[in-house]
Amino acid sequence: MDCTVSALQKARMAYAPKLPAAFKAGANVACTEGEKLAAFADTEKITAKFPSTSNMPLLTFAPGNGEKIAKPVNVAVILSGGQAPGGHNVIAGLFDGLKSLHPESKLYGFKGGPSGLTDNKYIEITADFLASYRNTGGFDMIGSGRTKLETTEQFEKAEANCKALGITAIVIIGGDDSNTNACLLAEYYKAKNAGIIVVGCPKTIDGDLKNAYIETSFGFDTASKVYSELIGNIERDANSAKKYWHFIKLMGRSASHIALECGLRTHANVTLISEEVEAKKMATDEVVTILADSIAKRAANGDNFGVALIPEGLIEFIPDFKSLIAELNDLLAKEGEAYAALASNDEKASFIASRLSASSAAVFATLPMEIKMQLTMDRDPHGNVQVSRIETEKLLVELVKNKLAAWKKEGRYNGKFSTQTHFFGYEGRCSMPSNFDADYCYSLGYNASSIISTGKTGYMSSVRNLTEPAEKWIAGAIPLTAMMNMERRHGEDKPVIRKALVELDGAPFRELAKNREKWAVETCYVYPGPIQFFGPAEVADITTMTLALEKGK
Ligand code: FBP
Repeated sequence: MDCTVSALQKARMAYAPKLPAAFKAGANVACTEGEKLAAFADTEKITAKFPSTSNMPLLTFAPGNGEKIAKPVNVAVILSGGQAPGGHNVIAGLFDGLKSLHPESKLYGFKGGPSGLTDNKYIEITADFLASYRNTGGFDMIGSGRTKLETTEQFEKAEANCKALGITAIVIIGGDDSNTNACLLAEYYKAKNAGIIVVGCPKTIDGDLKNAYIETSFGFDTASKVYSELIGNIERDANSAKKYWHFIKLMGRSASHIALECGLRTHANVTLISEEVEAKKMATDEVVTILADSIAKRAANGDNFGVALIPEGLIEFIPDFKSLIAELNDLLAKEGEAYAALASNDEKASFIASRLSASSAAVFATLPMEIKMQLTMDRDPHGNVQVSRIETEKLLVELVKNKLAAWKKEGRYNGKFSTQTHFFGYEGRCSMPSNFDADYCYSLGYNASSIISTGKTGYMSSVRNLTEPAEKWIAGAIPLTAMMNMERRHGEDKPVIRKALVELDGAPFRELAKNREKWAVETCYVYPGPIQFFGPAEVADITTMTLALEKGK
């Protein structure tokens, strides 16, 4: 028996991912140019920053004639940002696509994310090396990182490293921030005629890299299924023991797509949606009241247990906190070093408090020291607050406890409130990809090799029509600049790919809104169970409820 590979992993290695019909004759496709796409917002500023890669046409692919391309291509690939199930299959699809273009084409994996490209840390990806990674989770094949590629020095180093290996195309597999990097790099190389194409692939479990041409980012399907299984298991435990309220924070950084998908799948008693909190300008107390209300109503029925889902980024969407965090971002960008040099938490807290506006200082003052420190931890290299390290679920438990105590005094509540807190994030990011993600990722990678064969740069691999069988998926490419707008990062306005947040008039949110009053009081949990890889399509190949509802299915 092989001790390094599980029986399931072995079986999955034999899985042949499904591809769209456009690739019937290999990756050398027929390409049609569609309408030219400008940036969806801040068009003038984006065009000024990206003169060579703005206003480019949408590309759609159809089967080619099966001929090879004249010369082999050497391509670099990097994995960037947080792990997402299926990343290895993007590389497998890219590898197979490149070999179908020309059998002597080579693929180099730069290690540890964008820094691998500048520090020249790479391996050649061969068929043998790749074999054991097919249809597996994780990014361990070449590693990942969050280094931001933005300086001319970095671009020049990457160019020199690529040129030394005869590389004429770089594929960046990443989320919104990493594809912003891809766009900057594409612009730089095109403007100086460097002869290096840059192509992006939409990755992130958060599900917030999407638009009309990118229907979902890969990894969202698998991660939300893993979390839904765990939530279902907890619901069943809660319903068996009938003694705990479980407050579960779910990854997703800013967007609440994961919380929404899991709420729809499991019928948790409360599913908070950050985007709604922001749109309704809810104060912290209103958010706490939503939770306390469900707890009190269920307690009145004798049910002193339940499950509440809390999106990871919630705190940034509560208006009081949003202003506080925006001030902290600017403050730490300017005075981060002086702050870091302070020794004790008390000194740090007073340093911050003395520099905040009166209203933000007042919110800051109400917080436990732990949360104060979590809010001022280092931002990631893209200037984002590290919400995965802020224990919002624990903060909410404390605030709800206080509210229930007050209600008890008023005779409005007479239950028991015992809690367990959880944070589901890392559990789902490296899971073995679902059939959907295995197929989608392989197709995205294969499609990237087709983009390379067209010689176009500054594009994102786009595979759509995803609620249909893979054969009917539409392959093509969307200009990266079409997804950009200007946002404030590290105290400056910068061009970035816009995060697609939950739309309150979208079908998935409306489905939750229609059911949530009932779910808040009754126990009508659904237990989704583990991802299935084999079996009938309605069990093994189902996609997310989010995608199905968005497509009117
Ligand atoms: P990406 O946007 O890079 O895909 O990362 C997503 C994510 O998983 C978020 O959901 C989470 O907030 C963050 O990464 C955690 O980052 P880290 O791995 O650095 O702790």
